[in-house]
Amino acid sequence: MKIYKTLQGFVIEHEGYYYISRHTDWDTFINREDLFFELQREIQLLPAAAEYKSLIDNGLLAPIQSQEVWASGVTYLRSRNARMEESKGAGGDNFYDRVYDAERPELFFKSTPQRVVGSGQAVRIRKDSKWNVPEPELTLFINSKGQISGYTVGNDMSSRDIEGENPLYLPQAKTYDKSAAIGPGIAVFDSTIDENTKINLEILRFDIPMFSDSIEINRMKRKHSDLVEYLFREMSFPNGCFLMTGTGIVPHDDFTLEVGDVVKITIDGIGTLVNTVEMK
Ligand code: DO4
Ligand code: MG
Repeated sequence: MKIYKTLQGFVIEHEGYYYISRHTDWDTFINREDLFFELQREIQLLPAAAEYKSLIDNGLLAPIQSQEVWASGVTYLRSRNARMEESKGAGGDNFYDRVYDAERPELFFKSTPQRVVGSGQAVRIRKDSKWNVPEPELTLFINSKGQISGYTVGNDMSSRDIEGENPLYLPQAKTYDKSAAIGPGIAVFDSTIDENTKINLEILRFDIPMFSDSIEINRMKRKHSDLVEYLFREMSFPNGCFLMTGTGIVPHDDFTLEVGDVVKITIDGIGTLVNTVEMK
């Protein structure tokens, strides 16, 4: 089942049918411990109508209200190698190597809700950066009890030159207005996500594919539950939180995003997140 936050209410999608939820507060809705069963209850009671899909097509919002967005890094070999390469000159290369093998994962604060965009909205690249890439990431929704109760698609926009100059610049490379995209909705399953799930990234410039690649989430070095355990060790999240799980796809080193590029990230069973790049 999938839930979408729209301008006119919360829409539930199940097997091609659409329903409008009775819930009115996104924070309390998605943070329910029994979210999957609540959705099952709702669709048994509510009328389904194909027209409700238009609420998603015309008024989709990012599936977030008060939640923080966190991110994990260097969880795939490809990310470790790309980071070691980009920070070689600054002497930062072995940090990435070490964190890839360490027991403690890299976790960093990515975004407040106000800097997050949804599918169909623009992401930004920084004006003081010359080397920018999207990072397509499976993103967990974790409720306040620390349970992974939903999955969405995430784009952890990153300025590679800023991060490569000095690892201490990571917050500037990662966190700025519209640097985080999540959506289109939240997929809620009655079990954990299939480990063969594929993430696909496609970047279009004037409708021409500039880059595409895909990876299965089973290539990730760490377990989702371990990332969550570290994140919740010393922090509480009263409304739950989102956690991007790291990228396994990094475009070749001579690629940088340009204004107008369209970034499409698809994760099997969850959906497609589409964002155009701007630099306003
Ligand atoms: O260490 C820097 C960030 C890593 C990251 O965002 C990723 O691996 O996805
Ligand atoms: Mg990332």
